[in-house]
Amino acid sequence: MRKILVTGALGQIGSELVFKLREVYGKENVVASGRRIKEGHEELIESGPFEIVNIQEEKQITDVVKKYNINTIINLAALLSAVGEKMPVRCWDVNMNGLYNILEVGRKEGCMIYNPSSIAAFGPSTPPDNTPQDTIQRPTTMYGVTKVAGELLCDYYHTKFGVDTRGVRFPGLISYQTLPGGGTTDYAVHIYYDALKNGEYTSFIGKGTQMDMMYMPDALDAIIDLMEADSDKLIHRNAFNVSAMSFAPEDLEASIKKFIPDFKLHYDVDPERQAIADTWPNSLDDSAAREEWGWDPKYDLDAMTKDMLDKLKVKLDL
Ligand code: AKB
Repeated sequence: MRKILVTGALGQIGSELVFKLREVYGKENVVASGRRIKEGHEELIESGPFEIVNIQEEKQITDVVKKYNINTIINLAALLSAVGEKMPVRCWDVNMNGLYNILEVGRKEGCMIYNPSSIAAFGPSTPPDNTPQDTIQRPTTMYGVTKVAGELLCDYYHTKFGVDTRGVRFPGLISYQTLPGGGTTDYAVHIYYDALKNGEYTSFIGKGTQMDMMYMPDALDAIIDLMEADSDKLIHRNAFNVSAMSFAPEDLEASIKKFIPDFKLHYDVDPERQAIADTWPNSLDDSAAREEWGWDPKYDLDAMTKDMLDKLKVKLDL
């Protein structure tokens, strides 16, 4: 029986993943955790066990793992790209030292570790189109540096200590429950809120900037499907390219216009986030994930737009 600890559970991914995991594995078998209790997450906190865990404190992780007999840790506690450039030292500290503590607990307590990487693990010298699974990785952001180092560290813990480590390289994730905090791809979430509330949006990412993106239901499947995949079939293990769609702001504008014909998109480019986006791939080759564990996303751009707008209308009471 899987007993799962989710760190960073009140963030954009965790706040949806915990509910899905509780449906699949039973609510008592999924322990949500965060550095502190955040307002607006009362339903999640009350829907099953919740613990305060700072991943920079190994003992706090160990105590919870022992208390609940945890055998799987999904580590979602991390600083994202834009905020990581503002606080590079803190970004390293949380993303790397935190991951190191998680891996050490995994090694000592015999837990599977799921740690997501990102398209940020690539950089300007990576082939930008249909980026291969195995290719040049020389990122220029601190977040990207922590993601490549994290991929390697997870590989090391697997080969050296036999820890069952797994992970995917997530693209920009789009969802309606919890806003992302401090990423470069966040414009692709904010645009839906503003489209519904104001009929227009000003993008901080420039026209023609194509990035890989994914709707949250597919991202949740990517976590659970890889976690449940047959270990013997995994060649890459820690850093699978996963792709669902790839678009630039004007493609998103065209998709939203199919549902809100008067929607208007303006641009006021943020040089810092644009500079980050310019170093990331346009689209990924995810054939290894498809072959090794059956990755098969369900949502394309228009299907996602329709669902986002439907769900947000209810959420925003519009
Ligand atoms: C970010 O923009 O920093 C994240 C990511 C692509 O990892 N969404």
